[in-house]
Amino acid sequence: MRSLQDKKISVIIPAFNEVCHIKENIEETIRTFDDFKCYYEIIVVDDGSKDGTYPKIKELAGKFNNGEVLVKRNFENFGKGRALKKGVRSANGEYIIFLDADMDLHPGQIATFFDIMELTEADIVIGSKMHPNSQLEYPWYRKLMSTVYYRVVKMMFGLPVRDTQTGLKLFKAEVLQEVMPKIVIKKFAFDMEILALACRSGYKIEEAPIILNSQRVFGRIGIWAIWKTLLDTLAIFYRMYIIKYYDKIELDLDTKPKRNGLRKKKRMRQRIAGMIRLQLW
Ligand SMILES: Nc1nc2c(ncn2[C@@H]2O[C@H](COP(=O)(O)OP(=O)(O)OP(=O)(O)O)[C@@H](O)[C@H]2O)c(=O)[nH]1
Ligand SMILES: [Mg+2]
Repeated sequence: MRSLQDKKISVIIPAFNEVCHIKENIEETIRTFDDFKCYYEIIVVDDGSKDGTYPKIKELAGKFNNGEVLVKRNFENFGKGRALKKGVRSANGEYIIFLDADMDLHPGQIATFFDIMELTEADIVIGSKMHPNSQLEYPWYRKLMSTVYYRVVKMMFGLPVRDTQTGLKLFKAEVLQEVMPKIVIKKFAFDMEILALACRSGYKIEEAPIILNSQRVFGRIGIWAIWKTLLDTLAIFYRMYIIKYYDKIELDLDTKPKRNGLRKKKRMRQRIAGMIRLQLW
């Protein structure tokens, strides 16, 4: 893996009713990043849990007196998207990682993500259940749902990825600094909105293989969540291509200065993406 010794990494863990997994997750994340020998912070955002997740996180954070573990809390449950947004606001690493709290995905896998980022010069690397080298232990109906959702997303946004929903993602911080203020969705399809906006701005996205071990016998994603995710995805399409909402707010936002190299590369990619779009139309 590339040397991360002079870099700072922020790991954001959104947690909703995860009392059974949060301890293992935080300990494994600390072990992973201690092995990388880099600077890091772990920002756990409790999303209005009712099962004692918050006191558990506080207890764990108290054990690490170097301040690696920061704790944020929503008093009500607002959804994973808003929890991640809150985490990003407090993050000050050069790389930001989104990691689900339920230990379906072991944090050690992130080493491969950094390798892919370096090799492909990507700005974002996302875990993908559709990657040919992924090893999955999850039910057939979830596989079917992922495939259908991928087709929908491909049709609507032409994203160069096959799975937007997996709970392990690596971003260069500047990508999120630019994209986050434009995000509208708080719950479902939040990842989709980030990726669609980042892709539209010319950032490069690559997929990484994952090892996924489902911890819950019955997943928490029910029919209602699937329906809402589809509606939210349609709403992104509506905002992006019909009312051009994102173009309008871009004009209003005072975006933070970016590093020169990345800015140039981004402008070039934007131009190429624009040319391709013109060809397609
Ligand atoms: N479902 C859900 N998860 C949340 C929420 N806020 C934060 N999270 C966290 O987001 C991550 C993903 O949620 P999961 O319920 O595991 O969703 P999933 O991985 O798609 O589905 P299953 O693991 O199969 O149930 C976990 O770390 C949750 O603790 C919320 O409001 N709802
Ligand atoms: Mg999960």
